[in-house]
Amino acid sequence: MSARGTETMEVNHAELRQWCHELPKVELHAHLNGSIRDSTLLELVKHHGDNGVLISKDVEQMILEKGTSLGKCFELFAVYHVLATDHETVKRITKEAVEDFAADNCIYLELRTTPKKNEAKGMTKRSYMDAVIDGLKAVDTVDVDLCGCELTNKKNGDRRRKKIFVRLLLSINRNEETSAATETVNLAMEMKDMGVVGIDLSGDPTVGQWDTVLPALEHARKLGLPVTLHCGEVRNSKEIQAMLDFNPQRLGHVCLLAEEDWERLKSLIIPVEICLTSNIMTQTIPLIEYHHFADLYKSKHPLSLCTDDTGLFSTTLSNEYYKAAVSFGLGKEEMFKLAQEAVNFAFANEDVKKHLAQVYEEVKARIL
Ligand code: 6MZ
Repeated sequence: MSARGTETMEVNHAELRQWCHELPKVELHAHLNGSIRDSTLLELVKHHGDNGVLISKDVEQMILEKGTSLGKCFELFAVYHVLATDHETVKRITKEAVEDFAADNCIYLELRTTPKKNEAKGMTKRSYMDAVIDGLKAVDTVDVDLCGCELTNKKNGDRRRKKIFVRLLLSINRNEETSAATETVNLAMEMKDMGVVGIDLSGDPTVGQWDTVLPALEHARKLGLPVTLHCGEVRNSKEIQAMLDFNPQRLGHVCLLAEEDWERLKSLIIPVEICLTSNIMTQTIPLIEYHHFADLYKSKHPLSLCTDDTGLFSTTLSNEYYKAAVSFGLGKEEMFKLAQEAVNFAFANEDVKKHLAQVYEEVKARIL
């Protein structure tokens, strides 16, 4: 290939990346602790290392290998929870995560997190969530809409300032007991007027029993809280079938489904949160060419591109769109439609969806 040819390709890729950045995007699957900035993480490691809570060198090595297998992810999450589970740090990582998504032109962020107890820090599940809300209030690079009201004042009345809608999902960790999972569902209900819009089931897919969390998920359904489940990150037919039987509002990942479960997913038309980088980095899917995005997209199955853990996988939502474009040959109109349609699968109310739909209408002529 001539030097000129190489140059042209590079320019096109740079232009495509820029376009993906400018595209207004909707994020439906982002874990708070998975979205911690590297710089913040290293600062926290140093602080806790200096205080003798952990051995900095070991953690730094784990961070170097971060995200390279599902097992390593969950080892690291255990460390993140030691580093980040105090009120001030929860507030800080929430503020930073929202600012990072907004800087990436994300207009709607459904941020999920597992409410945690930390007796040593006087933390309850509720006070953990209060710290998350404090983090949202502390955002100052962008206006934040939480539960229909703006949390940040427009600087100097600047009406052109960026705005991001943030809604929260409370995650149940798969290793929780039924009572702890139910407590999380009740907390979500208690915080419905504070931007909480649903429940997620996540955590290490090799631990925990579906039957243990099912009563809490059924309780959520009775209370009218939408549910999304991490599904098929490991091969577990029985559990995958039980999840399809539950028929949640959305499913995350759906990587390792047997043929009949795959057909069932399609016939149930359950919207899927696709996390390309996450699935490749954790080696859940061996190569992006084999990713089930292609089949779901071709079948016009409802789906949305998501990051999962921006920090852990060193990605952004723009990068996920860029990856989809280069790996599956999507054009700009197709990517625009993908982003626009993700609005339909958000757990936010119709007013928010109308507002988001309007943003896409307004930006369409300029961006396409
Ligand atoms: C399953 C995941 C996950 O809740 O502490 N989490 N669960 N599969 C994944 N794919 C790699 N990525 C993140 O955020 C971190 C928690 O989210 C879940 C895990 O339970 C992890 O501990 P929060 O804010």
